[in-house]
Amino acid sequence: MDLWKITATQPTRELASKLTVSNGLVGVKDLVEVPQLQNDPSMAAVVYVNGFYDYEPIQYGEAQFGFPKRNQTMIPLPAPTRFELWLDDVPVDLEQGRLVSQQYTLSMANGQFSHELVWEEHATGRQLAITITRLTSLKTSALLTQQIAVKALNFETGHLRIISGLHAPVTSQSADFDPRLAHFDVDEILANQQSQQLSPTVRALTFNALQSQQQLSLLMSYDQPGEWVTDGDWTGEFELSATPVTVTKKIWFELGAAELSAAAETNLAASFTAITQAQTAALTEFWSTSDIKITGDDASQLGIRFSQFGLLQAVGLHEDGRGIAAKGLTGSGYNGHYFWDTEIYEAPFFYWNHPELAKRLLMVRFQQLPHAKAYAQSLGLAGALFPWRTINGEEASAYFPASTAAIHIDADIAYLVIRYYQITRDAAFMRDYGQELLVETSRFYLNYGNFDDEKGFVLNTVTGPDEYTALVNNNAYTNYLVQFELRYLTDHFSQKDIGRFKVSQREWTSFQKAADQMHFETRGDLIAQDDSFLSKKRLDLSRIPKDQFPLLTHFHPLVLYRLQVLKQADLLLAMVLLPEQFSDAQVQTNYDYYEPITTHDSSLSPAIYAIAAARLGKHDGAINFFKRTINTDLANTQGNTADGLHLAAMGGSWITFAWGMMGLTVNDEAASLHPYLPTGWTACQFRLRYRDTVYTIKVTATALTVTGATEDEVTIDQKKRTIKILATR
Ligand code: IFM
Repeated sequence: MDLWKITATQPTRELASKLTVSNGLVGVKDLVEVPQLQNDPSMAAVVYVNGFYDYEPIQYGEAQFGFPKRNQTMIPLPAPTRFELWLDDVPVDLEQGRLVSQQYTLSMANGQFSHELVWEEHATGRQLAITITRLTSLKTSALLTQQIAVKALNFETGHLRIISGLHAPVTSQSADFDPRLAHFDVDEILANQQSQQLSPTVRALTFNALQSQQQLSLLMSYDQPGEWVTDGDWTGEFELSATPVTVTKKIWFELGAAELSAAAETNLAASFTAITQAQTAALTEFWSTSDIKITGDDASQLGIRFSQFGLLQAVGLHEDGRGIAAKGLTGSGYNGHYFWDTEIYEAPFFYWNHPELAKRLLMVRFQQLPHAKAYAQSLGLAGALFPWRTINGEEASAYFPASTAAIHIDADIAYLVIRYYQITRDAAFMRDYGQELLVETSRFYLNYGNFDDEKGFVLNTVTGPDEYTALVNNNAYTNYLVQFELRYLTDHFSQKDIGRFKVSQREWTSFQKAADQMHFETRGDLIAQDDSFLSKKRLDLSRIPKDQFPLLTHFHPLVLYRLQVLKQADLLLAMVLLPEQFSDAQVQTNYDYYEPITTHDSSLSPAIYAIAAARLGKHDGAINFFKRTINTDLANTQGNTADGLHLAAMGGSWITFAWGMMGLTVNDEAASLHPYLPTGWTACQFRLRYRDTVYTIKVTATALTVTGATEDEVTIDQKKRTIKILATR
């Protein structure tokens, strides 16, 4: 098994998600480049552009004051990756011939998708070998490249016509169709060659998203002489010989007017070799600081690599900062919305390996701060409330109990600010952006909550991470994360430091007081998920028939909200995020209480229980939850990989490895590790970037080693199997 590749021979909708190439801006999902050679009309070929969305009004049965007015929906566009072939005027299709073989490959080493097919003509037995290779450039976000190579296998000469263009628009025939997505101007895909100063080899197509009034242009060029036809199709005529006919198509994506910028011009003129070499170089560099090597367990090795690659593909290695949608750019599930998944599940891989990418994600939130302030204001509150799901910074959910009420989103963003700062000590970021994010979100909490005479500081009527419980008082996860944020802010910055955000001494002291008096409902070591949770009826999951999971598809929310049952880790997540605040005994008690009533109906759940299990020495449980997480899409365990990959589970795989098996934690003074090898693993090696130094950590059954450090920074206790890297920079 090549542990750098995902390969398959049968096109399926799940496979299309798994083999999507994307780079944070553009995602291409297409296993059917030559539509004439496939017979499943549900196989859509789409391209997603992060930030290109429809903006239709939300139709409420019973609208109330302050409800979001418009939805945002990432638009699946017809992919510009279609080919049609003719051999001596015979269409290369399934009527005139048959597919002898085909193989799909996604290489995580060079970032290229390839599709190799052999077609045989019924009448003559002539065989053509067709190879399609494509990549979305990781360094140059706007660039998509696709090459087709066609070779005569068992005959000498022939005439080949290659037609290339857009796939048919995503229609109700195709699986990715959503009737709400019909709002872009398919009929008006304009060939606006004349109106632009484009070079003769370049053509532009423009999509207009009517409701968001966005315009997306595709500038396209080919490296072979050919003829353009008006709707964007291109035709090339070739004579087959011993060497394959190759045609490379390059597409440049431009949000806004189609103008041939210098960058577009240079990139559209680049050769396929130069583009693929640049991609391989970018990945070689990426893996040199991120690769995890697991010896003894190939499935874990492939799974963790696929997860890391998926995370990389969701952001790219360029400077074009956009958010990470729940499915990245691999499917239209969750409408292309950004969630808290980014800060809590996906960002850790980046802040420990590529902090500049974690910063880029934070900058996306910072740029949306004005919307978050307006949103808080719409609730009559000061500060900023970030939306639960969004593309453009506005709330896009119509169901407030499971969205607006999930106010922990602010503390999740603050958590990322703090961890990013602890790991990088990027003082300029903290001064210019981080402090404002911390202040405005803390201010919101101070206003949302209140001081209760008996309980202290309370945050009532909120929804925590567990979506089978909503609108409760004092969700413990929320309160722990808010307390962490308020403490960090007031411990590290004086009123003077943050006074420029109009923080008075009184407000600063209230931040401190709210943190100190934060309310938690406890019974000994058992911490209640919220004030009323323990008084609810406990659901015995073993009595629910298997076909009734996920429960949300069989039970009204009001049934679930009244029961002790979890969709996903909630309190345990706070324990995983803030490990120093909880004793092993507390983790044990709460793991034993909550795990049996957690359905893991959300793919965000198993990773968290894996990390808690690893801390408790429940190594079998940890590896089982880890495998479940890495297999979320590789084995389609949630049954909906066709709608796109589960990016949070991909992030969950990395944190399970790093925080769980490797016992990685961090605070202001140091990064610490307490690694163990799960059954079957004989060794592992990985890298971390901490305070601008890359450390290589090697774990075997008998020894721990750290390289890339000076001796006074690192302390290793081989007996206790601990590593401490002091923050000296
Ligand atoms: O953000 C998550 C949520 O926690 C569970 N449902 C899916 C969302 C998107 O991944």
